[in-house]
Amino acid sequence: MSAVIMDGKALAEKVKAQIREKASKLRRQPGLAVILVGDNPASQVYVRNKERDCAQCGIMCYDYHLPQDASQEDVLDLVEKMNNYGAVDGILVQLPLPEQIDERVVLEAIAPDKDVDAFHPENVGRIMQGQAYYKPCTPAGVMEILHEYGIDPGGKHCVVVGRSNIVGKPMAMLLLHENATVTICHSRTPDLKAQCLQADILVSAVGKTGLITADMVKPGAVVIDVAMNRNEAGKLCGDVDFAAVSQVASYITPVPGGVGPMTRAMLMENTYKAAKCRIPK
Ligand code: L34
Repeated sequence: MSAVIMDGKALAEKVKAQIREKASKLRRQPGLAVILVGDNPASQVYVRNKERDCAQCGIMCYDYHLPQDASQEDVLDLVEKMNNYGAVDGILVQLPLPEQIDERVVLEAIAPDKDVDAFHPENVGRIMQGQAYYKPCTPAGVMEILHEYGIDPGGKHCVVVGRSNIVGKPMAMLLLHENATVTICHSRTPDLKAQCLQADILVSAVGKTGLITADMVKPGAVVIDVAMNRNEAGKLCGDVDFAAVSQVASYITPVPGGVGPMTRAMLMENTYKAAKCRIPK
């Protein structure tokens, strides 16, 4: 049997159309500041996509590009300016940052009410407590995909592979809040295969092509691939051996066209929410 392929791209289009509709009812356009530091080619592609999403949603995009050798002061100054800029509702500092810049310091400088990535400790704390105003974009996108396909994590065993602050940890929290039993695996987990075989819902967010093979997936499991890797041929791929695993799983997300577009749609949703809070009725 072959798994249902969960179409994150189509769902993202639907979500963005809804945001456009909601945003058009506000008294001014929502504004998103996107700060890119340096010339990482992948980041440039991602930022361009975000600009396109903004245009589609009726969100004003304020683009800032700082050079590769920008200092931490330069970045902090710009963040501070955006914190105080009335037309900007949300601020996104594209990661990764060049090595001379301390990511933590920069993320903590973003005003929590403009932190549409939900990376600030204040927002992370709210996520832990199940009180998030902004949900982190990638995990929130995964939850939307599950809901769209009628998959309820409640009572299921979810295995999250990867423990990053951006995906793995918050992903586990959102699943937990929907009553899943959650296991988080990482590079020091002794028997990854045995853990993965327990999963009713398997989420991989590691960044290692071919990590999840068909023998690691329980027949009928739901498989979500969050990774964004390039294989030897330079082709975009995830952690999951898609061809083989889709013969075992019941549902699976592709890369590209799965979680990525939904991550971006959730950024638009958070920007709308930020604007709604800040714009008088
Ligand atoms: N601050 N930095 C901040 N927030 C984020 O949430 C991100 N990330 C990661 C990189 N740095 C960040 C993203 O948005 C990765 N990421 C991301 C999101 C979406 C897509 C890729 C990366 C995406 O849309 N992927 C498309 C293919 C794009 C392509 O052709 O390269 C897809 O269909 O999966």
